[in-house]
Amino acid sequence: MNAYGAAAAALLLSVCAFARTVPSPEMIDLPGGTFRMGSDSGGEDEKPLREVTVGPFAIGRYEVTVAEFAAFAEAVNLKQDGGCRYYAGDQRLSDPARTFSNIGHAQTARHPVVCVSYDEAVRYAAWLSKQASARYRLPTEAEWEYAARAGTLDEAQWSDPALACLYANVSDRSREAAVKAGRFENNTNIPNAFSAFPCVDGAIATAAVGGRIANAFGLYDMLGNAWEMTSGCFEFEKDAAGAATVKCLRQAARGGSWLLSPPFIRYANRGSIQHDHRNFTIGFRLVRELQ
Ligand SMILES: [Ca+2]
Repeated sequence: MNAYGAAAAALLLSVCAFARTVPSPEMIDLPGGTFRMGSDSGGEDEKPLREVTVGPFAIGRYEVTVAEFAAFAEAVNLKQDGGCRYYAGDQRLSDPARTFSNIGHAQTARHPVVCVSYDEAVRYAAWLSKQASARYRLPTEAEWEYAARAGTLDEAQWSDPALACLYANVSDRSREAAVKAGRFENNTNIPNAFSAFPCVDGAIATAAVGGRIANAFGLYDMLGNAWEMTSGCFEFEKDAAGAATVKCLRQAARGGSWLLSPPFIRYANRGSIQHDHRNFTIGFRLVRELQ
């Protein structure tokens, strides 16, 4: 075997070993392009509607799952001190017993991982990159919104809220019934907290990924299910003069979650999380850079 053959064989062995040992996210290559990002009719932080260009990249077909994150957690012996945040009426509480594997609600290996911090998501991407000899990372906000829109200028995959449950796990009638029966947490800080989409998606918390209709790029759950953390900054700490940015206080998350009602489940809507906080509505999806 010549040097080229030996190198190719080594690469093949490496790829096979990676596929065998690490449950890595399934990725879809996107061509990149120019799209219209944001909204002129949404929140101030969504404005203005503007043209943005992103290069080609690959992105997870699904949100990162419990099984995928668990492989990392086991490999690095991850300790999740500090608990995970959840809601009880107008209270935002942190339960020290909640972790990604114990979010306070039933979940399977195919559910989106939540109760993970931004720091942990970044660490997972770095670990996966090393295993795969590829560069995985969180998407920028522009990459996320380009992938989510998949060419549409609409606010979501549906125009009729009654059809939302075909495309996304949202705050639906089944969750609303559980809340009204006092069997479930609700966040009453959210305007419209007790309203729901007028349909039934069958999930009162997170749902296994890929259970609904994909977008035009073949990506599932870009809206609803778990909020998806991005590398974008939602709020900066400024210097004393209020001019220069010192550091990011809150990372931007996109897509909304199973907890949210109209009008929060939209491509342009933005949420946030502190880098070391965990929340039972917030997970992530990875990008893999293309050579
Ligand atoms: Ca739901």
